[in-house]
Amino acid sequence: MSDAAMTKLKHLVQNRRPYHMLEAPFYTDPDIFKADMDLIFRRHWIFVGLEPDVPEPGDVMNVKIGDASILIVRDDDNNIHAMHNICRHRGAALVVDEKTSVGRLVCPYHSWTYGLDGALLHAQYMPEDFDASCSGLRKVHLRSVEGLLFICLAENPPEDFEEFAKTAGPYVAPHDIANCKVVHESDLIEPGNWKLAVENNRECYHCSANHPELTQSIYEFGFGFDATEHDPSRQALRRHYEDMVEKDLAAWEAAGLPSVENNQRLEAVSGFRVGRMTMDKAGESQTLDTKIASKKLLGNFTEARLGDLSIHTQPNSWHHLMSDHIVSFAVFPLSANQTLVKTKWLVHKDAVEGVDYDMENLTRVWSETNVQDSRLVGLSQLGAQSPGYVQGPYSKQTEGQVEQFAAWYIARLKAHLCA
Ligand code: 3BY
Ligand code: FES
Ligand code: FE
Repeated sequence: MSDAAMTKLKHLVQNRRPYHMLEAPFYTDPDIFKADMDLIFRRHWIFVGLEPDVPEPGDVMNVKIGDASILIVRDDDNNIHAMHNICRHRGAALVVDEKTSVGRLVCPYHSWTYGLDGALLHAQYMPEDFDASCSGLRKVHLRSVEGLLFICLAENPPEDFEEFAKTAGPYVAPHDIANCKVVHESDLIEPGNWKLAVENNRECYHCSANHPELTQSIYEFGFGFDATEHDPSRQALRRHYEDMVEKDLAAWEAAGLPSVENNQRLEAVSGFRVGRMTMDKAGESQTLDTKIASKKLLGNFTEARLGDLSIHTQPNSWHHLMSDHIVSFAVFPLSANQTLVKTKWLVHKDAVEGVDYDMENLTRVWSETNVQDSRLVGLSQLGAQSPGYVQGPYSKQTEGQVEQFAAWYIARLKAHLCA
């Protein structure tokens, strides 16, 4: 980044107005996009996928974070490794596909051959004194939190990730991600900055006007929405909701499922929130009829109505884990005004399509919701790009988590810019 761009960014960071949108360049400026990739995406724990993305030994997933291409590989001992997709000979990319399955990783250029743990096994025509043990693929830090995979590209990753693993792990574990399978994936390129995609995810202020399918099952209240002060007609509904929440949380906790919301660490370096939310009507799953989409329940569950275990992680993921299926979302910035949102749907590994679940029913709600959200993100981007843009206020009653995300982002930039 040029000195002028750096000075401009520092100035913008210092002048952040709490409970207001960020200034326009944060959503539009290619220099700030580069700073986001350097200071946010290369220095924090980034959610990249789930253990069932690489279910068998030899399975490879190729994840792109900005210019970095990282291979997530399961070895023959079922350990999962993350490594740079760069041959140690002349730097060729080893894998171009997004998912593949290999016995060994063989470079297409001069056939240097690596084991599934990245060790260099063969390199022909190299001198006698060539030390293969120093030419393995470069490792990247990887952590699995009960099946949710996070990588960190920094040499010294933020240590407080441990708090996330310790706190969220017990909520996630009963859903037994290791024994799920990914049955559907979607890649949606949203026409907006990655922060607009995340901001949009962090509130349900827009839900009732935009998500007719999702609001069959979810309660906007569950996601920080509180309009009862201004709309007394909603007070009865809110009281009903709160009674249900109290009963559900007591029952789920008594059944050994950690459920009570923990949103204490949204502004931590490895920020997150986690909580099991009561859902509407049958309350079982995020489907149109709010009943389970897959008859084979996850883990040892025998009860279908276990709400929605909702997890948000800074900077780039959110997840909904239900009794019968999981929907997992990851955000990958592509440019200042384009963002890839990757969504994955998982069911029990033994569930059979057409017998235990219907793909259309399983994927309908979030396929529609994603398109609706993408449109909203695009509309915000249009505003941010316009010369008429001024920073609008976040509502304290409905956009608390949007503020926490913006505050987290600015604090993380500040920590690195002023280090
Ligand atoms: O995906 C989420 O986490 C929720 C659901 C609706 C809006 N958002 C806060
Ligand atoms: Fe990979 Fe030469 S660049 S073997
Ligand atoms: Fe939405």
